[in-house]
Amino acid sequence: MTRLLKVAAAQVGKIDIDTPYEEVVQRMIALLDQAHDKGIKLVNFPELTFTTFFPRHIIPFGPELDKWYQKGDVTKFDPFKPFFEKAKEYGIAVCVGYAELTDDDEHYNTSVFVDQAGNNLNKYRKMFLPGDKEPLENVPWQHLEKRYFLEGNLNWKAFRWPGTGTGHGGPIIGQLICNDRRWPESWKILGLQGAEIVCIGYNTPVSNVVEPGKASQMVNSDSSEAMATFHNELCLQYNSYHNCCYSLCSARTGVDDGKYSLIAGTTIVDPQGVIIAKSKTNEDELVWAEIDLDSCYPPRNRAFNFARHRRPEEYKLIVEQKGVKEPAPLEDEM
Ligand code: CDV
Repeated sequence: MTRLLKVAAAQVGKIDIDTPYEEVVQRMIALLDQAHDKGIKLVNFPELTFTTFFPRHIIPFGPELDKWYQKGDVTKFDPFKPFFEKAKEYGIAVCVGYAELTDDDEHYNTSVFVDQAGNNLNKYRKMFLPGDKEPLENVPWQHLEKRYFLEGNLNWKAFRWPGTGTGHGGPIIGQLICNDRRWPESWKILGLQGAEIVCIGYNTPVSNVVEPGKASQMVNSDSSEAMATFHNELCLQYNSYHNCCYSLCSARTGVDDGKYSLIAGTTIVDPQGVIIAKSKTNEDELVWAEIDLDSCYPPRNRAFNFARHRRPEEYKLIVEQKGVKEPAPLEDEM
């Protein structure tokens, strides 16, 4: 049997600190137009799609910071409404990242999955926040996600997406945000719920701060871009493979404000871990494929049949211990 579905990962290029929402929304609509022409049913967008990656800046707490966030139903926020309305008009489901401010004034790095009829099917809040709470000294830019967001509190919830006509009770979807994709725990919890498509958005700098207070020596060099891209693909390919799922992985890319460079590498990966579609630019680009959800099942029924092969009774260390505890050193090796 086949359960075919056309899906896309939308890559979004440079967004400067002063780029208006309206401009980004028009670019996102242009990507939806392309998706509509191709008969695509789901378009995944990057982390914090509508803005520049503001956690690279030091911003005072209060109204100046909060203007980067959206309160309430994001699909009803006036500047974003034309995007969500266009997706509904086209009958396209979208998964989109944004900065969420709750009614209790809590801040989260969030993505929403909105179905083809405009229903909010699921909200996910980033679980693994990278970076720092306090600004670092002597670095070319900050990464202040731990300062500006709380850790996600909605766990990794897979859910059914109705109305696709692909049978089998509807595709099973999971969401991850950027750094979450590097952690096998995120994927396995989705894998254990049978996720067939994992939607991911990311903002991955070309160069990273490798130690507190010390910037990478490879700032903006080709080798740091190649390494960041390699690690991106490594995570997506292996984790899709051992959870026998598709992943749609959308980059926010380009060079923001003429100096903040983000990797591209938007991809669609199949349940064998093979990249089946990949971006060619570091600009707005629609990466798409026709996938067969049934191809998740041969590996699920054999090599990665979790019920047959997993040993959860042996995984105590993983759930009870957070950091590394090394075995005691051998004295004659000191
Ligand atoms: N936005 C991110 O989560 N970025 C991280 C960087 C800091 C390593 C990432 O995993 O790409």
